[in-house]
Amino acid sequence: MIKVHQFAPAFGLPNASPFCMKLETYMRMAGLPFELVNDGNVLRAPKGKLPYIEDAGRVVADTYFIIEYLKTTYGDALDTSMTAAERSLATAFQRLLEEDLYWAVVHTRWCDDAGWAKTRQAFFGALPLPLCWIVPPLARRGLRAEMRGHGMGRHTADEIHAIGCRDVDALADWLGDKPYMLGDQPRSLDASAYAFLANLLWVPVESPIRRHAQTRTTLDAYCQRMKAQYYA
Ligand SMILES: N[C@@H](CCC(=O)N[C@@H](CS)C(=O)NCC(=O)O)C(=O)O
Repeated sequence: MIKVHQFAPAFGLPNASPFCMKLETYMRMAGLPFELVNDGNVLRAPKGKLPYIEDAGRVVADTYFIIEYLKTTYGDALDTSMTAAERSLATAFQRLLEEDLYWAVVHTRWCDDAGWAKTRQAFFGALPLPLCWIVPPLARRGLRAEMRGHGMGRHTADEIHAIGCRDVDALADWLGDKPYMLGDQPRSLDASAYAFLANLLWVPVESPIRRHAQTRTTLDAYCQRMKAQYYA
């Protein structure tokens, strides 16, 4: 059985880490058996981030490399029939979701004070004293440093919201009324799109990005469709 190490679910989602939710969604889409280990232990993660998997004595980290490993080891029913153009688009949208929109949403959760109050409660609310005083500010400081290192954290809040809203428009305009990101067939890109969009739309952290995404109603319909199909 493939063991998936991830954070514990929060905010009523399969996972409040879009990367963890992406991997679980992919495994469900691919019909692979798995066991979730909600240890949230980044110290044991090979790259210091979650998720990672253990399978047949191998440890693989990072959702990109995990999914490549799973495709090579167990076959690739989702993406094999894609054209080169579809692969290019999938790569571009994946980068938009995971390397850009992700950091804009992280800003709303970890840097904005109202968002942080909700994030702190959801992620650290169960910690005993004195850990519940010590760990959250340290984690927040770490996230702010990562955001600066990435570059997103050097922008003003208004600039970050504008970047996030542009990403949302790109996704909504491209999706149009298609059932899945690349047409009639679900592809592994949909695991990313669903996980990152649900983590924006369905997590109760208010922001101009979330409000804008709510006006693009096909995105919510898309997430509802993915949820009904893979998490029924
Ligand atoms: N590129 C990685 C990103 C994973 C990632 O950023 N995970 C975050 C949670 S969403 C994490 O573990 N953060 C913990 C930390 O930075 O300390 C992937 O695709 O798996």
